[in-house]
Amino acid sequence: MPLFIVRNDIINMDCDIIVNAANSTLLGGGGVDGAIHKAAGKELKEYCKKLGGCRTGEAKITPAFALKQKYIIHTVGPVWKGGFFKEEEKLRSCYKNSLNLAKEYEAESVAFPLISSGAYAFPKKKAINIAKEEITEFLKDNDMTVYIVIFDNKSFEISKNLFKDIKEYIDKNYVDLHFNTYAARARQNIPAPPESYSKSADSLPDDYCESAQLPIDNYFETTELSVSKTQATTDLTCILNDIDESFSQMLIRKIDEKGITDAECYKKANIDRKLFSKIRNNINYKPKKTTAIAFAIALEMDIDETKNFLMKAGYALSHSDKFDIIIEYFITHNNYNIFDINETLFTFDQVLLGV
Ligand code: AR6
Repeated sequence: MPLFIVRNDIINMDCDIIVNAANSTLLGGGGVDGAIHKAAGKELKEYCKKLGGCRTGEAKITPAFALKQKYIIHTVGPVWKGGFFKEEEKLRSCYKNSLNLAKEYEAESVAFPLISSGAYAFPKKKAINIAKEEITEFLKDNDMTVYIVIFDNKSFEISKNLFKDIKEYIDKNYVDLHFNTYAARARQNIPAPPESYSKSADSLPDDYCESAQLPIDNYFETTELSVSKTQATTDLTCILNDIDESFSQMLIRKIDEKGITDAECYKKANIDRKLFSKIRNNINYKPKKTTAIAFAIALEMDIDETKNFLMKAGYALSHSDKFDIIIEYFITHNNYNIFDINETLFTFDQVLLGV
C-alpha cells in the first residue's frame, strides 16, 4: 500500500495512528509534541507518566484521548550533532520501531511528522530521505497506508538546480500553444462550425476545411496547426482502431512486457493494491489521471507511450497545465522516481501522483 506526502497539521490527519516526535521523558514539549499533547488533553500526560520515558530510536504507544485517531506512537528522534553519533541509524530505528508497533496494533493507516527535523535540527533533506526509505522498505512486505506529514514548505524543497530547471521548462512550454480556438477563429474571420457539429470529423461539411482555411483539428481544441481533414479522419480511424485495447489491457500487457510482477508495478506506482485489483478486473475501468500517470511512470514509458496510454483512459498531456508539463519534464529526462516527481509537484502546488 502507498506512501503519501501531505501538507497538514498532524492532529488533523484522518488515520488510525499518529506518531509524535517526543523527547525521552515523554511528558510533552514544544513543536509537534506540544501540539499533540495540547490537542489530546491532560490525560495523555498522566498516562505517559507511567511509561517510564523512552530511549532514542525507540517507540511507545498510548491511546489518543481527545484526538480523533485511535492511538499515538511516541518516538524519540536523535539530536543532530553533525552526523558523527549514529544519528541516521537512530532516526531509522524511530521509523522501524514505530511502523512495527503500528502493525502490532493492526493500524491500517499511520501518519508521521518529520521526526528530528525541528528542535533536534536533523537536516531536513536527509530526514525526509530516511523517512521515505524506511517507510518504502516496510511497505514492501506490509499493507498499510503511511503518510509523511509536512508542516512547513521548507521541509520539502527540491534542490535549487532542479527547481530552476523545471521553472525554466514550465516557462518555455506553458500556455503559448494553447489558445481559445473560437477566439482565434473570430480573429481570422473563419465561420463557426455548423449547429449539428458533434466533434466528429465526419460531421463537418465536406468543404469546411478548405473554405475556412483552418485545420479541422482546431475544432478538437488541440494544438496542431497543420492538419488536413483527410489526415484528421485518418487519425480518427487509427484512434478508433486503437480502442481495441483498453487502459486496463494495455496496463497488463506493459507489465508483462517489462517482466515485472503486478505488486512491483503498483508499489512502484505508489498505488493501493485494492485499486490495482479493481483496474485489473475491470477491462473498462477509467482511472483518475494521476493514477494513470503513476502507472506510466512505474512502467517507465517514454513520452509517446505515455500519451497513448493516457488516451486510453480519456486523458492527454497538454502545455496549458503546469502539472502536465512537470510530468513531461520528468519523462523526457528519464527520471521515473515517483517520489522525486511528487516532491516537485508538491513544491509547485500541484496534485500528487498515486491514488
Ligand atoms: N504537525 C505536523 N508537523 C509538525 C507540527 C504539526 N502540528 N508541528 C511541528 N511539526 P519538532 P523534533 C514539524 O521540533 O525535531 C519537542 O520539544 C516541524 O516543522 O516537533 O523531533 C520535543 O518534546 C518539524 O519538521 O520535533 C522534543 O524535545 C517536525 O515536525 C523535541 O521537540 C519535527 O519538529 C523533538 O524535536
